[in-house]
Amino acid sequence: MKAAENQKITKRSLCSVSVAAGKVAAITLIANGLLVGAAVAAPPVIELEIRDHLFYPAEFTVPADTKIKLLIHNMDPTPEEFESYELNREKVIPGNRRAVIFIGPLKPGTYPFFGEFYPKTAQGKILVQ
Ligand SMILES: [Cu+2]
Repeated sequence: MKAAENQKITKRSLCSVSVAAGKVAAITLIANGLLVGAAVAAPPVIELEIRDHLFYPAEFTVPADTKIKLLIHNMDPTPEEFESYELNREKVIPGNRRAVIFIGPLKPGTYPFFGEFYPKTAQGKILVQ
């Protein structure tokens, strides 16, 4: 969402460049600043795998107050649902597919997650520090 907003703003800024030629330098600087800002704001990516109905890694640490992108590869041929009450997330990942789930910014603590289709084995937790 944030990146899209930034892009819109950037486009608008670039549009006004052609209109107000006298302000080209200043507006270009602003546009560059927004682009840099968008790049810096790109959330860190954590990659997970589901294999034999287990999460790898089953436990990992992420920084507090930071938006995180989880990229979850389901290596099993069967679907799994990533679910976490504490994170307020649930998403079905078909067999041999991957899914993206954004989490955070989170307060420090422990956030369990599990695979709803194989909850006895597929369990993990995210430590937020
Ligand atoms: Cu569910």
